[in-house]
Amino acid sequence: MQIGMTLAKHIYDTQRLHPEATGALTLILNQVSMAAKIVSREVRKAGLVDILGLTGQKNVQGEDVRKLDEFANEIFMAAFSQLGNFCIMASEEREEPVLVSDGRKSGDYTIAFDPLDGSSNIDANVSVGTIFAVHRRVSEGDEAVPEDLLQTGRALAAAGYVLYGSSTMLVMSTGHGTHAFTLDPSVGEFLECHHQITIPKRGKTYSCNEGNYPYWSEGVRHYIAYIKEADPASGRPYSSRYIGSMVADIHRTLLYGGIFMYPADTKDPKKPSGKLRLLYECSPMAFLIEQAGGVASNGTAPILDLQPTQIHERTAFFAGSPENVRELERSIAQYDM
Ligand code: P6P
Repeated sequence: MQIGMTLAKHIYDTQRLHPEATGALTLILNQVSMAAKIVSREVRKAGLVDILGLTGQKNVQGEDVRKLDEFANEIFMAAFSQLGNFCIMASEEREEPVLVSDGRKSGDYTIAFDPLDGSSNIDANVSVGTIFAVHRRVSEGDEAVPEDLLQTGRALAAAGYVLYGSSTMLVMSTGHGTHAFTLDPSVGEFLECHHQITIPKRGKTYSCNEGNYPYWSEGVRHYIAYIKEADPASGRPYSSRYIGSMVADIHRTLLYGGIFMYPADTKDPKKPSGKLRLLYECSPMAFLIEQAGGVASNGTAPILDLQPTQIHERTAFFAGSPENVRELERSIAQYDM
């Protein structure tokens, strides 16, 4: 009789690939799993208790903070603070990084996370998610410094997301492929459902907020027009799928292929590089996508090569099947350069 691969066993097996491993990363990923189960429980019953709606506050992004946003943020920050393996944390819900040191030598890892991405959709019962990115500390001093967070996606030790959808799924990678686990709430375990996800080389779905079309560059607009032309021999026009919740849109793209796009736009002068954040949205998602054989780009360079300079900085983001993203990059090279 087969019980199935649990997340904990998968993490332990991956640790055994590294004889030098201390087990700290294993502890971290299991702590993410535990916090995700608590948030999942609250998201599932959000409509039944007074945890929907707004708190009346605004976050660093100027966005309305929802009660579940704040709840999720408190849970993940508490879970990461008590672990002792982190030296510094960055949350989408906090303007400044948070040092983690309880007097002992602070931990050897950093974490940047979006505790509840897509939360504007919660009251409509649309899927939302948590995104996390784990780096090894690089500074030597007694206390961590922001540069410990401001590392490229290439240097990630682990990354992943939790999707609170029709089921709760945790998708992660430590650099040995991208794997997905579904929470069985009856036993409280994440069980492997997709081993070594491989994104199709080409897909026939595109995912973007076309309401921003007038504000996109000529290269992006040309690509959108191209994939909407009727040419059955090449599978065009593609199907449009956009949930407006990054974790859900990326999850579908990972499994079915195609391209997800959040281009830079001229709509808001305060956001010249688009809406999505590099450190705790685009970098971790790019890591997962590349580990699954896909491509993630800002239109001209790999997302994983981008050097962050601020924890909340934003970037244009195009990710998905290699052939689709390369076509988009060629359109940008031809019309925007
Ligand atoms: P728009 C949610 O607010 C989010 O940060 C991502 O989850 C999502 O991909 C994007 O914004 C949606 O933005 O402008 O299309 O509503």
